[in-house]
Formats: sequence, structure tokens, C-alpha cells
Amino acid sequence: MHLPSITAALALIGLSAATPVDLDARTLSKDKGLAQSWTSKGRQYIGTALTIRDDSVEQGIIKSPTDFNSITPENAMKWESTEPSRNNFTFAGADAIIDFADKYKKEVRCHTLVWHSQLPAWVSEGNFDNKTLISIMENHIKNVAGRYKNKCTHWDVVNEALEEDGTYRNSVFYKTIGEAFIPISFRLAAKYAGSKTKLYYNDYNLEYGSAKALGAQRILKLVQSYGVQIDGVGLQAHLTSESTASSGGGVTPDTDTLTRVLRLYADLGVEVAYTELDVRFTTPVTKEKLKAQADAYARVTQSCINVKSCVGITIWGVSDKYSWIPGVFKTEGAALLWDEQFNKKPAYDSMLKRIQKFDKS
Ligand code: 9MR
Repeated sequence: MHLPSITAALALIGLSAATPVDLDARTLSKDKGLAQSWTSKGRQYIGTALTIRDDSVEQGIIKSPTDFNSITPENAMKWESTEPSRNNFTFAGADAIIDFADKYKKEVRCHTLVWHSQLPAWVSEGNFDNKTLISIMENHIKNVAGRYKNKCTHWDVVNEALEEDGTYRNSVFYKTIGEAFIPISFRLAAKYAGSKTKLYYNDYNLEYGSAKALGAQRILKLVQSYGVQIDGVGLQAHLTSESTASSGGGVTPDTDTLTRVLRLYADLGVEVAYTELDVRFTTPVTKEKLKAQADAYARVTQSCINVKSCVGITIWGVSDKYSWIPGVFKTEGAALLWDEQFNKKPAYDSMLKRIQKFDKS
């Protein structure tokens, strides 16, 4: 991806640099970006996580139609942000995300309703009985999903309910209600989110096709067996391009494995998507590591291309400058498509190339 200089680009369309016209070099390029290419192949979205902040370069990349046509609020719709104390709803951050999406014509993957993390202590340590906790969930879902009725193209209704071995995580929801908390959450989301919104189960480390991936398939079948709406499974895809301290030996699987995992869910009649993609490695960055990362991004992209009901790929941020990874895994990072100085990395080009080669016929 090489952009013409502004002067060369202006010359191409018969203007000189002195011409007083506000032109963005990107819009002058005939090369389509990630989202433009993806949607031209008939798929729905390429997205990014959005935190609204004072960085005009980062926000400009998100606002542009070139690379992203969908956003996921990185934190603003989580329980601790929207209902920090019981029945006290705070929507300033979430409303700002929806306004941003309206203004810049982005879809919104809303994230997330029922999750054990970023859950205020009044819920996790409230010692509520089953009936009370269900009524608390209903009040939360009614207020949050109801407020953004039909504004969200997708909702991550239940997030990360599984342990690595495929058994249920011992969250307050599971401990108090049992596995029925999952179909109950979906039933409530279906009641309040609006008929235009697709309802997802979302989790990480499904990409390897191991016990956890089968656990997510079991959840999908469980909700379906209740006759309750569930429209998709989201694979977060927090991946690595090499074995790292945090990866437990795992490395982004080959394309066939990834494709097979997507089909575990797609074959049951629902959509699939990569919802939080990033590919980290042990820093510092080297040329070889960037190449391995680019290959991993290409495998993920190709697997989504291979499965028709894989509607989109959301990348968990724009620039390495703001990624959550170094804060959690101290020696790892550099997981996104733009480096800390907002240069596009080889992973950007490899992802774009895969999309450009995608023959939709
Ligand atoms: O990127 C998010 C980061 O800003 C928060 O501090 C963190 C807190 O848990 O959550 C991050 O996003 C997570 C997402 O909501 C769910 N899947 C894992 C993501 C990375 O931790």
C-alpha cells in the first residue's frame, strides 16, 4: 500500500497543491482499504474497538470509511460503566459511542451484557438468590439493550462463560442460577435489544478447536434447545504469532483448523465472526516477527473468507500505542495493524491482500 504524495495525487486529478481544497490523501488513492474491500466482496464489516480519546490520528483512521465500517465499544457498555450501582444507570460513555457511530456511519457491535469481569462488586458480591439475580439481569438488559434498541447490529449477550477445559466458569451467574443463566440472558436480550440486532455468545481461545471450542458449541445447542434466539458465535481471537509466556504453547492455528472451528458453529445455522482480533508476540519487534504476525493475520482472514456465514472481523484497536496487551502481558505486545507511530505494519498489507484476492463467486 503506497499512497501517492498529496502533490502527485492532486496532479493526477488536475489540481495543483496551491488549489484551496480540503483533500485527504486516502480518498485520492485508488486502493481500497480493509472495510471497503471486504464489503465489496459481499461481506458485512471490518471493525475496530473504539475508545474515544484525544488522538486525531487514531480517531481519524476509525472515522474514515476506508478501513473500518464497524466499531465495538472497548469498555463503555460494560456493566461497571453502565450500572455502577444498583439501578443507577450512567450512559454518557456509551451514548458518545453511539453518536460517533451515527456521525461516521459505522455499525456497532455492542459489548457486553452478561460477563463476570468488569462487573461491579454490588453484583458479584451481592449474595443474591436466584430470583433476585435474574431480576437484576433483566433490569440491566432492559435498560442497556433497551436504550440502544436496534442501534446495535450485534450484541455480545454472554461473554466468556467457559473455562479452558470447556466446563462452565464459576461466575456469580453460574453459581447462583446454573447454566440456565445463558438461555435466560438470551431470552432477555431478545426481548429488549430489537429485532434488527443479532445476539452472540462470545469467548476467547475457541480458535484452537479444543475442549473450549466444543463448550461453545454446547452453549449454542443449549440456547437453541430452549427455543431461544441466538444468532452467532464470536471468536475473540486474542492470538499469538509465536509461543509466548502467556500463550501456553499456543500459536495461531493453520487456516484449515481455523476454518473447521468456524464451521462448528456455522453448521448449526448461525453466523460467526472474529470479534477482538489481535496477534501478539514477545517484544522487541523484529522483521521476522512482523512477518510471522502478518502470516497469522492472513490465516485468520482466509478462514473467515472460507466460511460464508463469517460476517466480519473486528480488530481490538488500531495502533500498538493503545493496545491492552503490554499492560497485562508485560513482555508481549505489538499485536495490531498500525505501530505506535501509526505506520501500517506488514500485517495490514497481508490482511488487505487476502481480502483483495477473495473471489466471491
Ligand atoms: O481492551 C479492554 C481493556 O481496555 C480493559 O482494561 C479490559 C478489562 O478487562 O478489557 C479489555 O477488553 C477485553 C474484552 O472486553 C473482552 N475480551 C478480552 C478483552 C481484552 O482483555
